[in-house]
Amino acid sequence: MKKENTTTYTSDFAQDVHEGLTQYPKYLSSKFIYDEKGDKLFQDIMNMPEYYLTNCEFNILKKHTSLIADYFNGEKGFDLIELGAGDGKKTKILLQHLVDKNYDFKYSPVDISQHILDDLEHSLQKKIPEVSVETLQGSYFKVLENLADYNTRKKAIMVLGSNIGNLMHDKAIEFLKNIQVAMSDEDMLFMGFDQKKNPETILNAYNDPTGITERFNKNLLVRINKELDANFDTENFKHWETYDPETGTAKSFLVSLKEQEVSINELNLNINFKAWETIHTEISQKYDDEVVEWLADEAGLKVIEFFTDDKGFYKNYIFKK
Ligand code: AVJ
Repeated sequence: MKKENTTTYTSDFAQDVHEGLTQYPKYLSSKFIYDEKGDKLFQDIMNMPEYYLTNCEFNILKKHTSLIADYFNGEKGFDLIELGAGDGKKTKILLQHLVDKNYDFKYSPVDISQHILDDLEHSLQKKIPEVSVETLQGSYFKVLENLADYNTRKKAIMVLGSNIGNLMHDKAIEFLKNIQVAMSDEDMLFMGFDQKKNPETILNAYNDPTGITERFNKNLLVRINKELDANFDTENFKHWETYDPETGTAKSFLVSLKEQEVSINELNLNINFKAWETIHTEISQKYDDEVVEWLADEAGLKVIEFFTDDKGFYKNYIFKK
């Protein structure tokens, strides 16, 4: 049952918080975790031993750099466009190789956060000053729209970190389709997909004993408190992770430990929680080749190659139109 939301708010955040917390069951979008504090917590997650994704992808990029670089290159060189720039630690491996081998390329990291882009540009200037960098600030969708007329030479579009896993399949197809439309026939897409594996390994990656992932998840509530003048007590919620090995879907929840009322003053809204009521906050989808091929097909793309880490936990696929 969808209740219509009649109030209109100035920000997407306010709008989505209102919508998600007045539905049943309640939900909040994981994209709002990433303010400055959320970015920092995600950095900490990438350094946790349980969060295998980062090391696996690092391993792949290191092992297969020169093959991957060959796929990127075109007749007149290429533009490397990375959606979701992050801290660029993994990308630096590739960039260093491209510089060492004298490829003719430009690197364009795309991110919604100007702060992240500035940091990245700064650290690249220091570590690999030979790279020509052009940052693009904006949502993926907006930037992709403009990329279509950016067609002077081959585009290699790159999405690392299994970021696509935050999207359920219908949204993932939409995302891939937007990329496909921005691609010309010679362009390629290079994208990371975390694979189905021992369910225990997956649960541990999203349920660390030091509570970093819990703080990351609860940053949604902290952000609502800060930006929408609310009074969530994060102690009254429990971080809960599930993984369904059949569908490959990992889900994060915040579970209310007791009956409680929370006021969100900016929204003029009081939210009631029953004891054990849930807020669904994130999905982290896990894949296999069949599902990746199906998503690609639905989006008008073809898998032409993939690379995997030594444990077979993670794969990076190359797609063309
Ligand atoms: C950045 C979306 C790939 O889902 O694995 C890490 C975010 N959430 N721990 C993921 C995340 C909890 C991450 N992605």
